[in-house]
Amino acid sequence: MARLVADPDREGDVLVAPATPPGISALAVVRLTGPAGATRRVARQIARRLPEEPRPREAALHLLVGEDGRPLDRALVLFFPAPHSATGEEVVEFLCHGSPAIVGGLLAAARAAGARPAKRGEFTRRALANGKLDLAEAEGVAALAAAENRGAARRALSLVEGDLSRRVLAAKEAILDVLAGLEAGLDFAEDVEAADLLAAGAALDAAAGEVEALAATAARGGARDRRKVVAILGRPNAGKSTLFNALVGRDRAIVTAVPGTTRDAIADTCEIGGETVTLLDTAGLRATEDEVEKIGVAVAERAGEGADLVLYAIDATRGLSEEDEDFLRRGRGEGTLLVRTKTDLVGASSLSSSPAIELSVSALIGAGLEALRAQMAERLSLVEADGELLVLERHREALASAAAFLRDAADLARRVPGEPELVAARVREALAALGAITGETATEELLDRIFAAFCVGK
Ligand SMILES: Nc1nc2c(ncn2[C@@H]2O[C@H](COP(=O)(O)OP(=O)(O)OP(=O)(O)O)[C@@H](O)[C@H]2O)c(=O)[nH]1
Ligand SMILES: [Mg+2]
Repeated sequence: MARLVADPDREGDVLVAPATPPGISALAVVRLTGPAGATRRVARQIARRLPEEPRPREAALHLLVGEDGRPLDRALVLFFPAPHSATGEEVVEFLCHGSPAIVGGLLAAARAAGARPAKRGEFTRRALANGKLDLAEAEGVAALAAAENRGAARRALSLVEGDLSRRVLAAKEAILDVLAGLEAGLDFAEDVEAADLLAAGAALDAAAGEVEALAATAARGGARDRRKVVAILGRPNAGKSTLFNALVGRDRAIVTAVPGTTRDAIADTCEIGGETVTLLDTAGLRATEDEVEKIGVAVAERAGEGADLVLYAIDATRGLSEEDEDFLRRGRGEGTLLVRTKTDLVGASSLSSSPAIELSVSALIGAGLEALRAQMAERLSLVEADGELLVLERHREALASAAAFLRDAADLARRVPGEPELVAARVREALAALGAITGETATEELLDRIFAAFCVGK
């Protein structure tokens, strides 16, 4: 894996970077990574009482001093000897107080002691060079740090844990077996038996099937990556904005007792089934002469048409009006969820009056919202599934190209007279495509591109 090393000439540098975002917080982390000994020498300029041989992975409180030797902070220091660290090198972590002045002071002190500020992704790149993780897992680390919801975090974690890498490696093993058979034939016999080639063709088809299945998982993962849109529609005063505010978790839209309060479409996000969903509040639907409201109603109707799901709000104290029935007749069936609102105002007996109503909520007292969220997840196909893989666009392309080479190789293997060299050449192309996923065959340019998207300190 030596060819994955970032900048071979600078490999010996001690790197320093904050691992936590800028700004004020309770704690911040500043990390050093580098060659054994050199990293500790930098650390001991900052934590002057740090022993020459600190106890591995044991937090100890130290006075930290700045480049001028004056006290900066009293903080925990952790020492990770190589190779048992995140980067596979010697690592020292300072768990300091989260003030930008302290973090800045530590960075300056580390620089003065000979450390170099890390570039984006440079910590992970060193981990890659030291075989701590492979390229797909490294991409998982970036995806995990950027995950905007629980679903995305779970899928990214599966990438970090190597779920994709393991399946790619298994496919590669099977393909390597076939290749070994072909190459043995090439070396030791004048011509490879036709029967052997047929068997190789069948094995290559099976491998192509496995790779295509992985690529199909990728397509499903992609569908989740598009953010779903839910629009709340209904008559004026139906309680749409109140419901909207309850779902997004803050007073985003104005609520008043005056029908026609909301004029424009208002967008915010909420988490449904572990995924981030865009929620739209809209103007109440009614025939009106008011010019502004008229436009608002048109915007609402368009929002309804473009949404993946419409929550159609019906005021429980009024029930279904003729206009509601009208709208629902024109309706969109599957894509609409009828929600009876303000149920705190009506007796339990009248709750099931209309068979069309699918759910009852009181956004005011927060009743029925969990059931509503569950229904939304169901309708949006966002029910949390186990074992989902995160497959990035880059992986998808590599899988597709590997599958194409394998199908091609299988076709060639069935040809008479057989040309085993051609088959073997295609198989090697397929292996190279798969190797790019885990990084063995990744070029420096590709690595530069991938790591440019990382945060500093990762
Ligand atoms: N008791 C009770 N009142 C509610 C509930 N939801 C909304 N309301 C009241 O109903 C009135 C209208 O609520 P909004 O949320 O503004 O209704 P809207 O559908 O957004 O109205 P427009 O924007 O005018 O179309 C306000 O006075 C709310 O306080 C509820 O669950 N219970
Ligand atoms: Mg409103």
